[in-house]
Amino acid sequence: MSRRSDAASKPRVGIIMGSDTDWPTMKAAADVCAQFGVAHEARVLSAHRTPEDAARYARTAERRGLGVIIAGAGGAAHLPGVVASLTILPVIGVPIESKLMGLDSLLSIVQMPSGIPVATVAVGGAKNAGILAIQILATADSGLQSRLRRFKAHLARDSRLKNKNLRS
Ligand code: RP5
Repeated sequence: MSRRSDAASKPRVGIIMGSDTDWPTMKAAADVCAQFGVAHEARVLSAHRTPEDAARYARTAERRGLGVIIAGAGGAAHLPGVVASLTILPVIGVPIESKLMGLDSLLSIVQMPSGIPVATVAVGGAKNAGILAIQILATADSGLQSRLRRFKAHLARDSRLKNKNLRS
């Protein structure tokens, strides 16, 4: 399934990351948004190098029309948690693979204090982060619900084909 992302329309998904070195991983989330025709934006914002910019982004995200934020970070991966502390929008954290295979990133993102959740996907799991963002938006968007149903039907068809090929 391929859909044109309307770059002119207001972004509904914010994809942020601690460094441009995270982009090769985070691009998968942008690709999912484009596939579902959901306008998105991508920014480098660091919880440590540009904390004020990251805070401003989080504080203004809701009023700018974003519905979900996907935040990727590696190592001492504080960006998703800091952003989640400053907005009521759902935040999905993507642990970036690092010197410790991403385990440091994963634990930094997933171990949030009670009251400030970050929905954390697997190390490098930007594709699933994108799909989850679409599912969140789909709760109030029947067009996206239909596209998600078609997407899941495709997955099932592919899986049944794998089963058939293995058995033959
Ligand atoms: C984190 O530090 C970034 O999210 C990135 O994964 C990691 C390394 O950043 P660079 O030194 O490559 O800019 O903040």
